[in-house]
Amino acid sequence: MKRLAATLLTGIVLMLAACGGGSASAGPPTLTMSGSNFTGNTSLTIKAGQAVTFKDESGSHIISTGHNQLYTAETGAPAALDTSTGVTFTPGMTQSYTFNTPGTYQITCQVHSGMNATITVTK
Ligand SMILES: [Cu+2]
Repeated sequence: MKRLAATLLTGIVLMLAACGGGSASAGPPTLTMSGSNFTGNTSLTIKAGQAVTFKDESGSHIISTGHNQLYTAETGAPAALDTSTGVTFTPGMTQSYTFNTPGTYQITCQVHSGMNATITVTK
């Protein structure tokens, strides 16, 4: 009986360990787009040279640097995002952008009101 309890306990500990990391450590940093907003963590911190994955789960979005649907130039941001035309995302699309320059970058969707995110790049 003691042995069974120990086996069960070991199993539970292993399960907890497997789940322990949560979404924070599961794969690369990701900005997830839903119908009309970002879902999950909208304030990511990465290291210079790391990539952020932009994942469109539903809805069409035009993503660029800026805030509240308005493009603003952000020196040091990935060139593809630092453009007034932005990047058009369609459902199912996934794209990664590497941030090489430390700084804080505002990301916005030009289509959806209040669809904003922040990416902080540390050294
Ligand atoms: Cu959008």
